[in-house]
Amino acid sequence: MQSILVTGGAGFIGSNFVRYILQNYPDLTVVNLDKLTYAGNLENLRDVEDNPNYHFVKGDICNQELVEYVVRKFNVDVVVNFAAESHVDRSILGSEVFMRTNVIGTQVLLEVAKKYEIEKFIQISTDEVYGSLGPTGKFTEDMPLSPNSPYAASKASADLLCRAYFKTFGVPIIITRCSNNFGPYQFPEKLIPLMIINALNDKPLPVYGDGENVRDWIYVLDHCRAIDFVIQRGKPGEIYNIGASNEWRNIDIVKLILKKLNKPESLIKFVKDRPGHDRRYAMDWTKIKRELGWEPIFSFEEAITETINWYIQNEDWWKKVISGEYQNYYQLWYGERLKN
Ligand code: NAD
Ligand code: TDX
Repeated sequence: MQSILVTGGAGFIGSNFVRYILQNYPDLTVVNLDKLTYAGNLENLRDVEDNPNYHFVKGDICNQELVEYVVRKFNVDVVVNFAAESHVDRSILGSEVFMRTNVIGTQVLLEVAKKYEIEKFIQISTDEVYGSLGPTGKFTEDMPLSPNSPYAASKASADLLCRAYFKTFGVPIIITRCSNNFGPYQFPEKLIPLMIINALNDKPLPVYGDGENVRDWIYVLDHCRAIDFVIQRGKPGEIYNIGASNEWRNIDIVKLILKKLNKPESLIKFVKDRPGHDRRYAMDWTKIKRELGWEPIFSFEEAITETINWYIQNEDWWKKVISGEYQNYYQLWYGERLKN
């Protein structure tokens, strides 16, 4: 591997991954292709922008001409596709852009990977493609896809396209499906940063439904390390689940955040549920451990404390992020929910 194309590298996981790769592979060229949607933020990569191995290209993964140009110009041999519309609630408000970026965008990248005989194409997928679990059991790679939100359906479609390009054309795709990430630079529409920031501002913390939905949380750098293992050792055509066996009920995560910030539980407000809200996610990640030797190394307790501290120390970052467009979204989604 000499030159890696990271799409969506200005977002939460992508920016953590770009930084991780630059730190760990000093000889590698890293190209970040990002459209800079509301979720893309070059501030996330300020500390690496002068690194001579790092190149940023502003653009859309749906633009095949541009993607081909980038692949040729930088002699790209590995593609990691993070670029996506990533928020379930926004996909409920409007799903078209999810289909465009998550489905058509992936198809364009696959076409280019086929044409330029890319050595490895990593599709960053998600646990949500499996749907929802009951109180027991875990998602395994061979389970049927059963997406419940437009977002999850768009990600599942992309997974199927990847599979088809492997079977039909031999494009060396690998799909990773990770559980819920948390860590620095996460956009505050997602549960953990939203709750931290609202608590810091003494604003209500909107918990959907009864708060008993369960998510399986992993620190973003464990996810980045897992992707690294998949690039180095993963087998084309395979799917690898990534997780940390760290299940939490939403209400307990919210209470933990309040406790760590020394804020009262009276800030919690139970609000109207998310339609189609998946009850529980839990990952079986024995395959990646057994076949590639990866396992998570960060302690949840330390990582969540560091993440909370990061938001306390980076008020400038999130104050900018929550001004402008975010306010419109917040009003549209939470306005009615938070009334009375
Ligand atoms: P994010 O929303 O923070 O970042 C997405 C990035 O993609 C942004 O920088 C955005 O500008 C860019 N982008 C969007 N449309 C684009 C387009 N058409 N062309 C080029 N760039 C575009 O998302 P995230 O949370 O970092 O998630 C990254 C990937 O990981 C997504 O594919 C998501 O489905 C997957 N994933 C996320 C989680 C999680 O918990 N956040 C868990 C599992 C998988
Ligand atoms: O205000 C809120 N109140 C609330 O109760 C928000 C934003 C969320 N929730 C609940 C919904 C979920 O049960 O918290 C849980 C986590 O919600 P999100 O942070 O929106 O994540 P989720 O819907 O689980 O999806 C995430 O994990 C899989 C990412 O956003 C996806 O990109 C990823 O694919």
